[in-house]
Amino acid sequence: MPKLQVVFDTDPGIDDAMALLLLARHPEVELLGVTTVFGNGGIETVTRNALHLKDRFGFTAPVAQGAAGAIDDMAVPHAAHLVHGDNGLGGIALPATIHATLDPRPAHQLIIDLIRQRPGEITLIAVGRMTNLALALRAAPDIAGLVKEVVVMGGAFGRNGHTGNVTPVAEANIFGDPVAADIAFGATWPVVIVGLDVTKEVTMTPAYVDALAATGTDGEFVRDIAAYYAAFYRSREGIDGFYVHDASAVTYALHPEYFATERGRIRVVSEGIAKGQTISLPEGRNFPPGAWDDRPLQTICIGVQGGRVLSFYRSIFDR
Ligand SMILES: [Ca+2]
Repeated sequence: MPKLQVVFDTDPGIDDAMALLLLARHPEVELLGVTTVFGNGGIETVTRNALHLKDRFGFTAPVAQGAAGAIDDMAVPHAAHLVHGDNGLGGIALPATIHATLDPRPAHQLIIDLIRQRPGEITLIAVGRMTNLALALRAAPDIAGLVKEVVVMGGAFGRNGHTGNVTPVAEANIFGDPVAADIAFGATWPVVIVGLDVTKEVTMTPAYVDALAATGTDGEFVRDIAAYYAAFYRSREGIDGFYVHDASAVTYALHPEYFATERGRIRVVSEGIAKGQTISLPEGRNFPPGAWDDRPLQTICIGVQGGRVLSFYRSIFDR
């Protein structure tokens, strides 16, 4: 089996770090690039975290810094300190010195360069705001025809009863830059959306995390960063544990058979009280002419075998 060739666009972020660990450790993944985007923290914070994770996990892929705010929008972005802590990694102590250095290119240029270098080969996994993807598409529309697949963590379509997490209808990654998401879902590259519809069906419990920690330093790291995250979910959602958002998107890229999907044409609401809502016109349904016409069919995850996702994540700790 050829390795899955991955570019990872991320805003680390506790669950981002957990997903990046999966990419760094899985033997069937070739991690080619890591690009950062504002979101779980400001761009300086999440980029510092990505470089720290490069040191910690020991991967060789370049890290490039991306967008500091939403596309075409100069508003100061809101960062998710409440969920991910002031330093974006649950407040754990970080070393004063970081050895990894930044790639000089902006994130969207690194994405373009890597896709053009390996036409038809790259899976772009995006688990933050879609800003870098939209900037890349604007600068180089040809990449839409050159990428193998784009797997996105974001959005919510109401399947399994799951709607928004930052408003009643909006998921955070989409709410943070709905215009960019609409551009990314409207491009003619094949997109798979791993949204709250499935990520809220996968929960890591304290017992699961304790078992990871017992395997060694990687597991201890996950336990340490996840403590803050679990406390947030306990107070906000009343659950014992936390949902597996970004690592579920990485899991889809390697094991799509764990997921049930449907096809649809996607639009994103860009303003008003429903800002950030993702709306699919399912394949085969017909309506009078409207905003979904001429949009490409994309794939939405609507079901997941959560136990298999958890076993798969666990497997990287047993090697
Ligand atoms: Ca993320």
